[in-house]
Amino acid sequence: MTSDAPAAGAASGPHGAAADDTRAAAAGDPYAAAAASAAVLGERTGLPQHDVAIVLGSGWAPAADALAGAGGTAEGGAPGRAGIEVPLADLGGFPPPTVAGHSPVVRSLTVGGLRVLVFLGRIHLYEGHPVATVVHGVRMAVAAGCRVVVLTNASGGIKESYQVGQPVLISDHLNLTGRSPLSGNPPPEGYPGRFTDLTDLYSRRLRDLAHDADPGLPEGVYAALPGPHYETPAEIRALRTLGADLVGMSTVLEAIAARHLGAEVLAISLVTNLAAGLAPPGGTPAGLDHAEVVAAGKAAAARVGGLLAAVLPHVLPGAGPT
Ligand code: 8IG
Repeated sequence: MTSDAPAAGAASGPHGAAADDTRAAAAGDPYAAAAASAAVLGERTGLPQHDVAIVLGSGWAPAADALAGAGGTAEGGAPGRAGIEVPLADLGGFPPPTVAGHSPVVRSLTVGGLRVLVFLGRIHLYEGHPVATVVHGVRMAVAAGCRVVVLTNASGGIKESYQVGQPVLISDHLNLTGRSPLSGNPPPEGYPGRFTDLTDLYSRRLRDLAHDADPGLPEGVYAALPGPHYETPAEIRALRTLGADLVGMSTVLEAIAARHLGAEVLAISLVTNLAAGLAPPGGTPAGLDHAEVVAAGKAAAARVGGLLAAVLPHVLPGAGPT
């Protein structure tokens, strides 16, 4: 844990004193750091509270446009509000942008009167960041008022019936990262204790809503590994025996952190490759290639974007059109 924490010298970086404060706080009190980031978010977006957070994983970026479109044509609520984008690096507690200049952002928009935070990209464990950094966005979102957290990802399909491009509702997970966002100091006074019940981690209510929007959506168990390498064929056979339908490198730590804070979690995975050693019907196993994964995600983005836009107006209990 200490070996992958940012060096103390990181606090003297070029990202300003506020960011330094929240980065330092994340090491000792990640909940205070999340509240501090949520306060900055409120200032930058002009909205002190948000209702729903959506984390868009690899391949899901085009879905953001479907959501923005839904905002423009919202029925029954306040008119959609065009998005305001804030670089995560400005909020404190997030890693500085990489040299390649690719800085993840969060977008604030309204859809049918719901104030929605859309994270365009996420922080992965395999980038070498502490678990507290990986879940900082979700904790910030809950601190900003979000009661529902929608997590999306791209994954390798293990279940035979899954084809590339298939969206799958995550019904449960195998956390094989060996990590927990709740290890370390106990949560401070006023927060739930660390021994979180995960029986209902992936909300039945929200999965039912997704089925209303797309009745054919399968449900599956997502196994999370640390990555960044893909699995061996033997590992995929073992994961299938363990009950995994999907395999990926994200989502589970964020889901645990969100559930710990009482948020309802919906998670949707887009199968962008068959897991290692698996062959498409009548075909031979293909090697895994990151570019193919990205291309498959793009091809399926319209369907999953439409799915998100259809589910969104209903996710708050008692809210939205019926
Ligand atoms: I996209 O096959 C995607 N992410 N671990 N294995 C793991 N992560 C993935 C895979 C995969 N495909």
